[in-house]
Amino acid sequence: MITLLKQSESFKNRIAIVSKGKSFSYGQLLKTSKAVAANLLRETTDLNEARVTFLIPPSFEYTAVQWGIWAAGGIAVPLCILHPLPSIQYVLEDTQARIVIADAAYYDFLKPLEDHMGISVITLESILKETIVPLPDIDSSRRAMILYTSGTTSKPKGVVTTHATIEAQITTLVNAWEWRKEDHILNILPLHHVHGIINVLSCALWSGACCEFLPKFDADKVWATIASERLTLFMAVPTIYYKLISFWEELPATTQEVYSRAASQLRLMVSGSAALPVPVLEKWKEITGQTLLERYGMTEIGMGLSNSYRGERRPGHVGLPLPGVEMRLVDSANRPVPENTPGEYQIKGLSVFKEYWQKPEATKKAFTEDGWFITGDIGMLSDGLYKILGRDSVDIIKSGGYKISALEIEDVLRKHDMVADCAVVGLPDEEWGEVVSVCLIPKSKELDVEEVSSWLKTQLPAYKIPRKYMLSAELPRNVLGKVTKNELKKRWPAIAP
Ligand code: MLC
Ligand code: AMP
Repeated sequence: MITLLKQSESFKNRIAIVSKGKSFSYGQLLKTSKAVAANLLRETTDLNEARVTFLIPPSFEYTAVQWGIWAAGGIAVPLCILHPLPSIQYVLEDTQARIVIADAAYYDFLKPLEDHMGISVITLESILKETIVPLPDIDSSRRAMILYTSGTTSKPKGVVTTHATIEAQITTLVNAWEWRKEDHILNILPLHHVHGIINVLSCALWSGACCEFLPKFDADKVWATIASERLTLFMAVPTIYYKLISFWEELPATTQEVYSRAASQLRLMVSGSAALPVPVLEKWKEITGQTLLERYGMTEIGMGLSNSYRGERRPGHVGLPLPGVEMRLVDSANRPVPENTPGEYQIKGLSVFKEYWQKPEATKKAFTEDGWFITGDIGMLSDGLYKILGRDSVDIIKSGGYKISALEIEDVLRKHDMVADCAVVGLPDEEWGEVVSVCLIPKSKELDVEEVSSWLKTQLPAYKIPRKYMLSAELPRNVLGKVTKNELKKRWPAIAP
């Protein structure tokens, strides 16, 4: 049995999960995940790394299915509940999954794919049915999960981690942030990315702690949960702290006082997935007394750098390498750079991913010859702590903590009848970090931005839809004909639809 599941045997009577108002013990979680595994193993004794996709909102059932796939020897591929059908279909095709386990709410949505792709849509109800079979032994070097991440290519790539990788990603955080079984964390993050899956859910379950779910972020409900004083930990992206501050500012003074006092009781509040603006850190400290711990991570590496749990948390910095993480900052010839000099982060360690799913060329390109993973993030060592300065590619946008490829959106937009060409950029934004923005070159004078935007929503999830539009007769280009996106950003007049 894999370690995460095996060690939960010793917490059997503790509460593992609070979901939809109900509490579930580790004993129930183990029993239900073994039933999922048994149902998956009806025709075989080991899934042998078959990809099993699942479309289930954050919940007890999500967790039992993820553990069940692992216990049966499969590769867990969580699907995003916000994705329209074409994005889901892409992941199903790319992983060559034969089945998708679906919450009842998504059954009709996925049904067309059964006929179209020959994939089996399995209901949660049937996969949770009680049954027992002997479970296979799973070596920790086997592939465990594929998470899709956008990069400098148009389509997202599947990041493959093994059980050993996941264990390394969990244990470095459990040690650095001193997780314990008495901890209680609220998860409001999507569960198809490492932040929610590893930092919140898996660290809690590794430690014998409790993970409580809200199905999606809701500032009112988050503050009410903080006010209940049952949480010891909270982790979120900067946009969420921004939204919590905005909500708090509108409250009556007496409620503000109650909420602020309750928030000051948590032992740790963490921010990551995007740069934490110093004014947000300062405002959060002013209203809660908490200095947010900022850390840096990536789907391919788990978490790499972190400010200190017990020592200094310096605003605008991401701290030092986590235990077990080797990190270097290099110039374009892979030579280490001195302090106060910008360089690119490269990472080594057990928490680094195995490969991009069935993309050997992309995997090879992602590592130096001596095995360092090339992050594409630029940073600097400044007075003993690291900071992030940006990315080496303008084609990667971070909005609300989601990584978005400008190229993917451009490729979809170019399929629209009214669009001759386009260029997508991320414009700085206080709330979202960056907002997706597009300059469209119309095919004819009649380009209707509203229509293009509505059509795009059928193709891409809401967080990838441009919020700012500009129409132009041409795009700025360099002598080689390449669009100069930094130049385009400067031209922006901001005409929203
Ligand atoms: C949504 N909206 C946006 C938007 N996303 N507007 C601009 N930019 C965006 N990116 C709009 C919607 O269209 C809607 O508009 C309104 O905001 C509310 O939408 P919503 O879907 O209800 O938003 P909300 O739930 O408030 O979402 C905000 C959020 C979400 C911050 C909770 O973006 C989120 O869950 N982000 C976390 C992503 C994450 O987990 N990243 C980690 C990746 S791993 P209208 O007009 O319809 O009201 C990683 C590694 C690491 O990065 O280091 O951790
Ligand atoms: P993802 O591919 O979604 O896992 O996103 C990873 C990217 O998020 C990193 O490569 C960074 O660009 C960014 N990121 C994560 N944490 C931070 C942080 N604390 N500050 C700035 N950028 C961050």
